[in-house]
Amino acid sequence: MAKSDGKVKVMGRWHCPFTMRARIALNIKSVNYELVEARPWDGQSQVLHESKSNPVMVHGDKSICESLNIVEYIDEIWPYAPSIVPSDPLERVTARFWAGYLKDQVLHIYDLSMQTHSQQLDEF
Ligand SMILES: N[C@@H](CCC(=O)N[C@@H](CS)C(=O)NCC(=O)O)C(=O)O
Repeated sequence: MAKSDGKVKVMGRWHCPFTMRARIALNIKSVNYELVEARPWDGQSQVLHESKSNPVMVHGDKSICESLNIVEYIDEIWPYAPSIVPSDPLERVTARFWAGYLKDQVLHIYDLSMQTHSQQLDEF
């Protein structure tokens, strides 16, 4: 069983909504962490490079990828309240549904707005 001790780093981009998921979960649990601004191609982390997406959370000598996995991991490794993932099966699948809905239906709008914003900055 993994233990809660060990330094925590979140490797990702500050504006990435998936990186924010991991950071929000760590903040809910009041876990100290370092945000390492990194992209998969930066070569800073082998797991980040192999997963081809950020965030990756490094906890001691372990690396965890995929934001929802990271949230579940955080909730289990620091099991004290407030809990993040509902223990009730129906509430849990409902939470997963909305997390998936947000990713599939809403986040592409965020991506578009970020692209437009960077294009405007490039043109400026
Ligand atoms: N399913 C992944 C999605 C993560 C994702 O799409 N991250 C974007 C940044 S917001 C990414 O890494 N894109 C590839 C890249 O930046 O090279 C998760 O939940 O962690």
